[in-house]
Amino acid sequence: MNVTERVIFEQFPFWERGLGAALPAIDAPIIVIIGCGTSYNLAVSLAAVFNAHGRRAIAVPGGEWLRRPQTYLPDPAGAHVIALSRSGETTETVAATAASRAAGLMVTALTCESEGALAREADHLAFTPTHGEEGIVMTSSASLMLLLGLRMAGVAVPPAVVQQAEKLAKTLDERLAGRLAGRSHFVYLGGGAHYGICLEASLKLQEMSQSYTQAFHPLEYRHGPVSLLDERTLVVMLYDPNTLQEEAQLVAELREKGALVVGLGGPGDISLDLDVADELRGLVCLPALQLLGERVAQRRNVDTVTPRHLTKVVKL
Ligand code: F1P
Repeated sequence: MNVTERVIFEQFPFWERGLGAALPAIDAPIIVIIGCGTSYNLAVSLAAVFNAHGRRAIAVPGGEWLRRPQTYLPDPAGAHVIALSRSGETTETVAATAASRAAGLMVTALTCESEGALAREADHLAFTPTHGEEGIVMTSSASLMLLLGLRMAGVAVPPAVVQQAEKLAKTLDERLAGRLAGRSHFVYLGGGAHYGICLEASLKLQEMSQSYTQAFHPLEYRHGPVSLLDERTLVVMLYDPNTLQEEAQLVAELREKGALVVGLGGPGDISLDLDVADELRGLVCLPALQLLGERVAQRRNVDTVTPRHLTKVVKL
């Protein structure tokens, strides 16, 4: 087992700690969630969850909030910024935090580094320790920041999700063994809060295995992207129970066109039940999707510990 694989499997005791981590309360008419890379993908998912809980929220890449905030929010007065960063050192996120505070906005840092520049710069801190051995690619830290973010959005995260996520990772891994042969194009489909999870699963597999990956809202996939689909495509559908029928119909079409489909919470060539509330599905599925990236990398003999062109912290 390499380091990446081990960190994915060893993340669950950290989740137990995340369930009890102290969190600052956020009371603002609008919440702006910023981050880069994985942290931005988590922001996309969390903004959807905040909105579903009646709290107006938008997700903005750290560099965008730094350079052109007015194109995302014309009047930011009273907004509360949540800045996500594993390292707490990413230049855009730290600089966007400083700029937000200079503009009179409150900032809460959601980070795995309590001593980092981000924690020093922000007004409030939501801190989750992560696996000390985690390499460049974010796995355990991403799950943990998602867990804390969900709790901040008002989602009750029951302890049972820890075992459910671990079990799902093992089950999907077993079910996919021997079925990845010939698959070189990976598509992740999910709506609402699941879309950010799909972005993250897609980025993960891309970073880990240097493969072509895409993420779309389910019905968007028909509007052009489907032209790339063939017998080399693996599709992961993260089902929303409220729109299961139309998503299942899309999956049937994609299977007919040659895709191998993993259905998480609904039908597919490989279909796995998700016995968990819709807003917890992304969290429960994330480790399984991280492991999928590692498995594809292994098939391609790509080292996920030091991936090509990537660094743990991006500084401008
Ligand atoms: C953000 C990030 C990571 C990515 C890479 C470069 O880091 O984009 O998501 O995997 O390591 O940095 P952070 O701000 O969350 O530390």
